[in-house]
Amino acid sequence: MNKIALITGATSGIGKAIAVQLAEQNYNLIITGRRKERLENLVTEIKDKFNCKIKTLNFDIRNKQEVDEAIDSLGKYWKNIDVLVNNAGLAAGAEPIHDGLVDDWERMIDTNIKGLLYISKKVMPLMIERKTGHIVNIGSVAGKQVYANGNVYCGTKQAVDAITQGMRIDLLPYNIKVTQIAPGAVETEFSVVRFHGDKDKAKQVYKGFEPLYANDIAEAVIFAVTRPAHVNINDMLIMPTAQASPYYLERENE
Ligand code: NDP
Ligand code: 8X3
Repeated sequence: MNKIALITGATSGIGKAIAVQLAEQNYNLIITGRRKERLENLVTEIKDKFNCKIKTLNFDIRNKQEVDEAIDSLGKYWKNIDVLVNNAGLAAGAEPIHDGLVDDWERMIDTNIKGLLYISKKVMPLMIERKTGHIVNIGSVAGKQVYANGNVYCGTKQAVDAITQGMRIDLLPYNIKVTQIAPGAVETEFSVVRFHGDKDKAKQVYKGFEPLYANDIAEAVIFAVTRPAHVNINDMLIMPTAQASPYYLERENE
C-alpha cells in the first residue's frame, strides 16, 4: 500500500518541492497551507504527472482550533500518516533586536514553534497508535548559528533544533523516526516574506552566488524517508557551495 505524507506549507518553495518529489516516490499526500487556490493548483500539477491520491487541508497553522479541526476531519484512511513534514515557517523582518517589530516576532514564534507543535500534537498520537512514523522538521542554519539581525528567527529555529532532539528521545519507544533538515540560503519566497513583500530587496539576498533550490532540500527529505527501517537520519545541514556559514558567503561581484 502507498505510504501517506502530510506536508505543511506546500503552497510554495521547499514544501511544494517536497510534495512533488514524494508523489514521484508513490506517496499519497496531504498538502496544507493558507492559500487554497495554490493547493488546488498543486493537486492538478501533481495529478497530471503522477498517479497518487491527494487531500488538501486549508488552515492557518497558528490557529490551534483550525489545526485540530483539519486533522479531525480526516477519514480513517488518511489518518494513517507515515511521514509528517513540518515545513511551514517564515522569517519576518531582519532588524537589530531593539528595532524589531513585536508583530513580526509573534508571527515567527506562532508559526515556526507553536504551529509546528500544534500539528505534531495531533499527528504524534496517530503514529504512536500504529507504532510507526517519521517526522521531518525543516530547521535552518539559523537554528545552528545566530547571525546579526537574525535574533528572533534564529531563536525560533534553535527551538526547532531542540524540539527535534526532544521528539527523537521521547518517541523512541514508539518506533518513530525524527529528522531535522537544516538548509542555508534557498531561493524561494522566503526573503520576499521576510522583507514584507519587497521583491527587489529579496533578490539581493541571492545575488552573485548560486543559492540552493527547493528541489535540493526535497531530495534530502526523500533520502531521509527512504532509508531502511533500522536507519534514522538525525540531522542534515545543507549549504550552497558558495556559503560556508551565515557569515562566509562568496559572491562573484565582491
Ligand atoms: P516560502 O515562503 O516559499 O514557503 C513558506 C510556506 O509556509 C508556504 O507554503 C506558506 O503557505 C507556509 N506558511 C507560512 N505561514 C503559514 C501559516 N501561518 N499557516 C500555514 N502555512 C504557513 O518559504 P520556504 O519554502 O523557503 O520555507 C519553508 C521552510 O524552510 C520554513 O520553515 C523556513 O524557515 C525554512 N527554511 C528556509 C530557508 C530559505 O533560505 N528559503 C533556509 C532554511 C530554512 P501559505 O502562505 O499558503 O499559508
Ligand atoms: C533561512 C536561512 O540564513 O536566512 O533559514 O537564516 S537564513
